[in-house]
Amino acid sequence: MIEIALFGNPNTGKTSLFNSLTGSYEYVGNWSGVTVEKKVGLLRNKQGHLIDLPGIYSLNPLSKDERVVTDFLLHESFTEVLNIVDASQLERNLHLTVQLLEFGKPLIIGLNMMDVAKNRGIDINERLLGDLLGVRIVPIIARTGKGCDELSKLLVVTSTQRKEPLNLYYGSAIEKGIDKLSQLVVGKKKSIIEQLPPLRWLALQFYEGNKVVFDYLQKFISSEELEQLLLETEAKLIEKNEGKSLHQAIYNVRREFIDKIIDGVAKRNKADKLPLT
Ligand code: GDP
Ligand code: K
Ligand code: MG
Repeated sequence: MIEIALFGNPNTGKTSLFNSLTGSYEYVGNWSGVTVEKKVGLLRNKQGHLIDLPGIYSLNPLSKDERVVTDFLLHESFTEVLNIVDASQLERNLHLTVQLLEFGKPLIIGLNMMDVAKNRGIDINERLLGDLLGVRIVPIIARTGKGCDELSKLLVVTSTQRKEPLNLYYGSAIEKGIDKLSQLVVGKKKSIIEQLPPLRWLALQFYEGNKVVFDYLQKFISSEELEQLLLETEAKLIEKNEGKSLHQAIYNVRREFIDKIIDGVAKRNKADKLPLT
């Protein structure tokens, strides 16, 4: 049975989509160690399980909800990602999408709130958006169930899903830092390496300041070495004029990538002063 994990920003229609795709919960409980609700359902076509994750803006944990999501990526096994994206707030939503694409699991986007986007005069070329991100995109209105049948059919066809992780260039200092961390990790026991998530994703989350990833790495690299890497890489970044902080430099690269994509795929077809966020 395939295991599909549902990721998205808060208030993007996750619960509506979950209900539309599954009809009911097979399991409701808490994520281990925290009072954050965990829900798992069976797809209506009975070909896969859908796992609901807390709504978050970024994987970098500020709240216990975000901690649950990073923990999930580090420790749970699952087949693919269903990323719900609010079409009326593309720019904000795509920051999480980029981090999921960097993780490299097969991913499909359910582009929700298509009615809201339309009412706000936002016209999205979803085919081009899919081409630029390298994923299948299904426009949906989760509240009414529109598009959800097509989405659930595609979810069980694995050949439609992205295979390679997204590979953005983060500038010489951060790229060097990624190499250094990777070398440290590769020097460890083979049994450890085989269980690891993608090294590049791990390194980016580490430099971005994801504390769950820091703690995870500490299991086989000393915290002194890790702190040293952060200091060294940030110093290099400043020296090379590539940013003021690691966190911000990484955010800016993603933002630039997202801005370029949005320029190409989203148009306003009405006079409307609201920004395309
Ligand atoms: P969650 O917070 O991500 O779980 O989102 P919910 O499923 O609770 O949805 C948040 C609100 O958006 C609710 O009032 C839903 O009825 C509404 N909603 C969800 N999907 C759509 C949609 O496609 N179009 C519109 N107009 N509203 C939606
Ligand atoms: K999202
Ligand atoms: Mg919800």
